[in-house]
Amino acid sequence: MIWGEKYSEFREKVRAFALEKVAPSAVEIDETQRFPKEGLAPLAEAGYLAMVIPKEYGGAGNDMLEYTIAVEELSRVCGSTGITVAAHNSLGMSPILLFGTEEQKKKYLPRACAGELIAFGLSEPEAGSDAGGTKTRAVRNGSGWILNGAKCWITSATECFAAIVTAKTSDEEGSYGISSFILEKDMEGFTSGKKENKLGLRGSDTAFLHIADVRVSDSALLGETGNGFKQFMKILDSGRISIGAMAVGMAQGALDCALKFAAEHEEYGRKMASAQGIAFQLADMETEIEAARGLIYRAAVMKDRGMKYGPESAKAKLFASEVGTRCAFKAIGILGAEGLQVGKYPAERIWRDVKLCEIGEGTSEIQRIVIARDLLKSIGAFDALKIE
Ligand code: COS
Repeated sequence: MIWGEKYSEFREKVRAFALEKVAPSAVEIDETQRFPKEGLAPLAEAGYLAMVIPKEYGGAGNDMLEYTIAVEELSRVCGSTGITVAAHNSLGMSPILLFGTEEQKKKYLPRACAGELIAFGLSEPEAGSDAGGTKTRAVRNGSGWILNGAKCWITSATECFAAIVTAKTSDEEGSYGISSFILEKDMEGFTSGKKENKLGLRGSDTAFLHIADVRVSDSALLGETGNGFKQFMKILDSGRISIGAMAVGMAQGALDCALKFAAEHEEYGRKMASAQGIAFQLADMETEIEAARGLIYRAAVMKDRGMKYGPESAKAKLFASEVGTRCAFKAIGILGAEGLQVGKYPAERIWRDVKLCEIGEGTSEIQRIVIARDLLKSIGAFDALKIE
């Protein structure tokens, strides 16, 4: 691997784990929409629920490229597991590591690294792409706060022990005046809704978080008041790399499936893969996956090197997620009628699962806005032509 021996060995280790511990239940959790709680202990033991956290807080201390490879390989066999791991690492634990006090880090991170999930509550029914449109409010109450609102589409909402949520703490316009808080599941008034009935990633736990008169002290505040929006934007810059990694993994899973099928099945008295119409599709899938992988790894390495990487993660997620849906779609086509049978081959599940990657943590349109704004900034034309 051009990225170095260390990463090849790491990939092999994750691949072996994914095949042994994750793949066997992938079909069943999709069919039954069951969150595989029993899978958390092996994931934690292998360090995959602690990847982005330094060892001093109980983490595995992996770099971003290792984390990216792990999300990719887990998603290659099971997208639901991929998103559970990605949401916990990138969205749940990272905000505490980046913006938390020493006390908050010591309180939450070792528990989270040991396998108890942390969720991330940004989206609301009227604030998805418009992340600054948060309606959830936190009102000063003596030396503490009272929070009211609701968050939707939250990964691990019912299983988490804590969640980072955004709330308006002042009436300032738009994204200013948003702050973030760490809420614990056993706080009075903080509950999760019914698990959503989803098209894909059905083994992941997605639900509402309801916040009704939740009282917290200042110790629940993450960073300074008014900084919530910028914190979340930074978190999403990095989270988008992991969504792209999920897409690359699932695209690879679709190719694995189509390649094997085409090499084994016969039509017109010869193996399907020997027909150019099929072989060329496999070649295109492989090429697109390598290109997407390259973009995702590049963004990960830029983050590891401390470079500015926000627009690079947007480009990588945009491209990888669209490659993911294209590859899954092509794989179903290669399998023909077999590809339409639910649960028989992975292609149809991947097709349903991978669509999330074009939507979650910023739709493809949002990524295009981030990229185009960066382009305009590069020629000094951003203020005049702010794209909305
Ligand atoms: N890192 C740090 N700061 C950032 C940032 C980033 N990536 N992006 C924006 N900011 C800052 C800006 O610099 C600006 O601060 P100043 O006014 O002090 O300069 C502030 O945040 C507001 O930025 P902006 O005006 O660009 O915000 P917009 O409301 O126009 O929103 C987009 C920008 C559309 C890019 C943003 O709302 C977005 O990413 N939306 C999608 C949210 C999303 O992914 N939701 C799904 C969540 S699933 S977990």
